[in-house]
Amino acid sequence: MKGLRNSTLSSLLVAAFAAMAVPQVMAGVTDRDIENDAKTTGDVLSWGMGTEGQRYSPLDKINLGNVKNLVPVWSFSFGGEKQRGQESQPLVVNGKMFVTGSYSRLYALDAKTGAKLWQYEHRLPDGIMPCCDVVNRGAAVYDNLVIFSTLDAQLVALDQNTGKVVWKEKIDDYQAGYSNTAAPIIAKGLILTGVSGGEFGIVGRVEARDAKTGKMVWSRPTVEGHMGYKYDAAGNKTENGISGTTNATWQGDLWKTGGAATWLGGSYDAKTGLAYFGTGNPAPWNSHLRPGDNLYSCATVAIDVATGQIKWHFQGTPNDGWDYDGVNEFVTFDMNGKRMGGKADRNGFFYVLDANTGKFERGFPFVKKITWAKGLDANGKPIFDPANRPGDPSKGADGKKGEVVFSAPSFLGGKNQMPMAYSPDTGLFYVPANEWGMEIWNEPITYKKGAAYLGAGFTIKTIDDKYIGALRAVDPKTGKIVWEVTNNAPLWGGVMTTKGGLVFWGTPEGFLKAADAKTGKEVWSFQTGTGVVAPPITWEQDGEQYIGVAAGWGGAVPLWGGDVAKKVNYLNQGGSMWVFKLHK
Ligand SMILES: [Ca+2]
Ligand SMILES: [Ca+2]
Repeated sequence: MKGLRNSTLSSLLVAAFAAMAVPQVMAGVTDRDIENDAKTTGDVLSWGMGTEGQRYSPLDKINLGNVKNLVPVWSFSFGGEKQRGQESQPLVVNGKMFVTGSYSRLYALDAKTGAKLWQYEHRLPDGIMPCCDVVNRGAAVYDNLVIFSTLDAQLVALDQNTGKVVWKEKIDDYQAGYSNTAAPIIAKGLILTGVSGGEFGIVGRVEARDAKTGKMVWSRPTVEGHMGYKYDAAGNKTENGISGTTNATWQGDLWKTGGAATWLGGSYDAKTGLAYFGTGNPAPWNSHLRPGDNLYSCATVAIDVATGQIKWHFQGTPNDGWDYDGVNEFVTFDMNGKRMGGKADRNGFFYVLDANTGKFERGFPFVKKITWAKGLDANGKPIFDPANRPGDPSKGADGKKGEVVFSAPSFLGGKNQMPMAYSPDTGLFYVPANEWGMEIWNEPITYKKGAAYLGAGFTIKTIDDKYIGALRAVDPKTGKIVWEVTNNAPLWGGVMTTKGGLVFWGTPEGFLKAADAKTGKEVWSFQTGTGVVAPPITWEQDGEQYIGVAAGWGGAVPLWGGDVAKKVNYLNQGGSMWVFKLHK
């Protein structure tokens, strides 16, 4: 295996050097390149640094011994008057970096120098409805294309060399509350996307398109009762079976506007042939209107990429009443000779499941305070604390407000959009967690197209004066938190780990930090000048290892964070890409 890896790597490096000498004949990105992405150090081809989402690099040129010599090489400003949150993970292919910015912008940069090659600014209509800031989390690359989704729910494919639009497809109607902020992923020539809009009563789904043409191949709703479809080469659609069984876990008609938005995109494991998409809250938030489990909300659904069928699902929060979107990434890894997946759920529990079958192996809290459930049963189902479910407004004194409860985690989650990392060297997951709670209550609500569809009110509260954020090293075999590094502000960027024995992550206070992967001891930090809410990457070019991260404070916390937002309102916005290497 090792020999095979090395020969694959060296042939790729030879190809890369050949391509650099004659840029116009660069080979396009293939499925094989994407399936090998986690092992090939000369490029970063997918969100997750490999579609499995481990965010682990086999590079060790930057390591515990020399990381103190890490210095900036270049910084690039996203420009414009518009800033807000920069949550993008960049990609690097053939010496070019592709990084998306807020307001549906995409930049092509020389990865070594930061020189701008081209930029694309998607023309956004008035009236877009992103719930949680005008962010974008990154692009996908395939063949000679770089493809990203937009705030008005479109998918745009650009020529990697020129930035010219090659194809553009509408995902759905932004006026009905649909938007798109996730990085698409590629599996077997298909580009897989979800949808955002769970706060507007949209219907969640996963769609697969031919990555070269944008033509639909299949769609799979993530709300029980809705029909999936398959499309032939001419674009004719045929039924591909209803998701679940109509009215089995949703009574009445609310499933028709049932939410379960797949807003964080997915992961894909070539070893299982399955794409794993997390799903958001059932709509509306007021759970008393929709008795039942409300499948497939607040769950992970594993979809067979070849057929567009749901192979299994695992629901973290049945009949959710707290907006515990289960969108968090499902990261596959090897454990005890089996292919498993780990997920740090917004509801505060970390789940370890069989990646082939979804069978529950283990679950445990990765935050210190969980009030909504007393624990998990033998199958991983929550043991609800009925006293901690926000009350039914129809039973309130005036019928307009249910009983207020204090719940933890807050709806912004034990973990939110910021992706974790897994190191096969230490066997640990590195989880960017937050400790906070909320006062939450329910109100009457009816669906209206394009209007917020919550039926709830809330205020986020701190629960510890000393910190909210905590980067935690979590052992999936024992459920133990091995170490933690706390942070005053809530963590909102992602994590990366390397064979160099390092873990990298950013903070809203503006630091990109590195710690010893085994102990959590901080060994390096750099101030980027604005908050970091994006995941770092690393790659190798001309014999040197580079680290990159987008910087720019924003995201859901300043918009929805209640008392916590007031605590962090001194942080300045920005919008730039930073790249580092060892000082020689
Ligand atoms: Ca790679
Ligand atoms: Ca939600």
